[in-house]
Amino acid sequence: MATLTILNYPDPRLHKLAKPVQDVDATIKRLVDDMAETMYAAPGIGLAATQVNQHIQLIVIDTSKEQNDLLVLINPKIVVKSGRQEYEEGCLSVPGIYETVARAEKITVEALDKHGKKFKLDVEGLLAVCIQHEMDHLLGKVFVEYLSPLKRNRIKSKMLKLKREKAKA
Ligand code: K2U
Ligand code: ZN
Repeated sequence: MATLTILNYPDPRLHKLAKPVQDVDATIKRLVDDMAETMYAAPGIGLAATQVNQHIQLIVIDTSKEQNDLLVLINPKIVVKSGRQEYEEGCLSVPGIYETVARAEKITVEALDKHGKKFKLDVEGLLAVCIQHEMDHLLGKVFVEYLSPLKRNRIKSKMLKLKREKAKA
């Protein structure tokens, strides 16, 4: 397994549209393993393939306390959504930034698992937030796009300054 490089906002590759996975083959299974390792090492509770510059519809999530209950969603689709909740979100592609975002409170999501088998989940709370956050990544959307232009531009400047400082180090 390997830890992968996570793209940082405002990298334009974060805005590419992810394509459906055609076949859950050995390559996809290796990417699932590498994404899970990358997510746990970050640490984070979710990671979309877009964030590691792989533009396919693949998400890994683990919201368990012990970080030992990996959820893999391939070609996910939200088929039902209801209610509204606000949550202070972060993103591994926007390090150090936490802002409140409103999303659906409850969702029903259909996807393929890491064996290519179709499943359906009814979720709410943090898991619902995380799935919606990661599915936005597959659409090329980063959570800062829900903020005001002023806030978003300040975050963009901060990320570009961070990138310049890393390049000097
Ligand atoms: O970058 C990512 O997409 C991983 C996200 C997943 C996430 C976003 C918003 C709300 C919950 C999960 C996070 O960076 S993982 C770090 C984290 C953990 C708990 C709460 C907020 C952020
Ligand atoms: Zn994110």
